[in-house]
Amino acid sequence: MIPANGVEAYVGLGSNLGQPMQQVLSAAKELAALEAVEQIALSPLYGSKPVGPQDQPDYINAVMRIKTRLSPLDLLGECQAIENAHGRLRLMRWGARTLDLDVLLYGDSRIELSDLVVPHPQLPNRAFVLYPLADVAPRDLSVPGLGSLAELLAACPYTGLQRINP
Ligand code: A4P
Ligand code: MG
Repeated sequence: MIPANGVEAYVGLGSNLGQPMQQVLSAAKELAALEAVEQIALSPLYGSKPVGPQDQPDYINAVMRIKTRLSPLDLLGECQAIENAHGRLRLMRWGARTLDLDVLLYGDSRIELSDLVVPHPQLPNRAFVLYPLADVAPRDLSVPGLGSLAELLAACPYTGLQRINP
């Protein structure tokens, strides 16, 4: 059961095509505007080199802390609907993906479904997720199954991140 006042969750936003800053900021607005989502905080934007294939532009990333009455799968569905809306625009204009929304954390839940794994499996490995997460999370946040956010930060250097706005 989802408590009447909702569950705290964190969504990672990323883009590297089609005016990435605008993509991330408009996706953040769209997420916050959902009826069952209340934005608690949006991190600053961060620029970084692509992790994975290098033959793609640099990324802009951010993390939003929300309170939501959506179930984890419904939150994923809403994220994918926003991705798709941006994707349609992107497919016509740029021919490539412009927006990635990942459900990073959902309360203290551990979820392993075929369509949804929470905490997001790549979370501990990615500075572009951990540092913006730390900007919006309580100091003592613990990541279910993985330890404290402080420990994860200590194991993941800040290298290569560029904080874009305060
Ligand atoms: N899925 C499972 N768990 C989750 C979850 N917690 N949140 C499933 C969201 N989706 C989840 O995702 C593929 C499938 O994952 C979904 O259908 C969902 O059911 P996708 O976003 O369609 O595909 P993808 O982008 O290829 O996968 P993914 O894992 O999101 O990609 P990555 O690994 O995030 O790679 N470098 C920098 N600097 N910054 C970036 O943001 N992003 C990527 C994208 C690569 N390098 C990057 C960045
Ligand atoms: Mg994704």
